[in-house]
Amino acid sequence: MAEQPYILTCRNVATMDRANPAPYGELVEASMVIENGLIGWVGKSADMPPDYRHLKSRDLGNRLVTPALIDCHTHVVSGGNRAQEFEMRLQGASYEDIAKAGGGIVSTVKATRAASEDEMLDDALGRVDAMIAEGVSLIEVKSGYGLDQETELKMLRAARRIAEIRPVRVKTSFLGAHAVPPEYSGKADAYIDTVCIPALRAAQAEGLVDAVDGFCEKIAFLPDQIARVFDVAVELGLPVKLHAEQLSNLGGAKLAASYGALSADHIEYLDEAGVRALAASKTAAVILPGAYYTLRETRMPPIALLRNHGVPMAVATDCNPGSSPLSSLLLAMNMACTLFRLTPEEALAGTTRNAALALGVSDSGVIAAGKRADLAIWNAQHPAELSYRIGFNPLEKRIFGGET
Ligand code: DI6
Ligand code: FE
Repeated sequence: MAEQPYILTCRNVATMDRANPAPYGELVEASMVIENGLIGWVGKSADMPPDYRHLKSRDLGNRLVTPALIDCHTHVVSGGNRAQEFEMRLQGASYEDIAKAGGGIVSTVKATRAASEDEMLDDALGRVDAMIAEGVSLIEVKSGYGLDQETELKMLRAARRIAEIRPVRVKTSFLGAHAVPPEYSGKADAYIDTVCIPALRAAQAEGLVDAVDGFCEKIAFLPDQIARVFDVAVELGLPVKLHAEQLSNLGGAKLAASYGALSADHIEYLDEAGVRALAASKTAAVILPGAYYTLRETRMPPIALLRNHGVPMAVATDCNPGSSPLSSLLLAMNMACTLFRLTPEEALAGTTRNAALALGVSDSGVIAAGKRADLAIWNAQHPAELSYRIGFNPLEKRIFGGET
């Protein structure tokens, strides 16, 4: 942040700011003034106020600038991996069969409990670096593979440390209500009351929690159990979000909306009443095509309904060792377009402006005066190119808090 104020000029800036009426909020032949890590001014170069004209200027030529990307739903911190389950699934076992046989989330819980904080951090950094290399500047990281107080806190500490050693911001979500651990099998209520809620209080006391999440599903927790956790979140002043309607419809999105949730995530089985509830509470819908793809799900999230009701749609990797071993947010954007028929503009809004909404973050996600100077500079001319290519990374460089 110590850098002197400077100007970036560029052929195309996709600001993603709704104040600019062009598609993608695009400005052509544009300039940005970067000062104190923030965007001081952005607009057409010809309109730049004279006060700024003396500043040192860097020309990015024919490149494209967008807000740096935001991955608003990840489980990037976890122990071990589940490549063997991948093989089992290819031989015909379903995700639910594997979970019932003691695999699935519970096998990652074992590996996560066994790993040290340093080991977990190290393992996560490989995936985090892949995200940064694609222009990501803010990553949400969930707990939820500890399912005991010690390990839930260990995961969250590792998540916080990512932002200390890498040029990236991290938002944490406490996901103690992710699965019932084996030692509480058949006793989900007791787990919620004696482990999950006390762990949430302890994590919050240590400043480790930015939001509270849950997995609302028959194989995880029912709405009244999630509600008990959310009541504590409200008491602690923490926002909530929910894995809702991923495998069935238990009314999770409605429940989340009734708590003013930041987001409802997955939502393949969401119905119109659920969409209306999200619209009324201004809750974002987080679309996770990596999980849909990996699980070979056939039920698509109700994209047209979400669009028609004006629900902001975000797109994320869901990076996790089981249902979405995906660390490429660009590929998630491509999948959102090809599998779910989002437009490339919606996909980019989903990893910038709307991803910020899904995290309750107001200082980034668009290029506008006063926002953080977190930018991605691409070797591309049109923003649709970001969603269009598969397995190609056009990032030239990323600017993080004004620093190149
Ligand atoms: N939904 C998911 O897709 C992940 N968690 C969740 O609640 C799956 C996590 C895993 O299989 O390890
Ligand atoms: Fe998830």
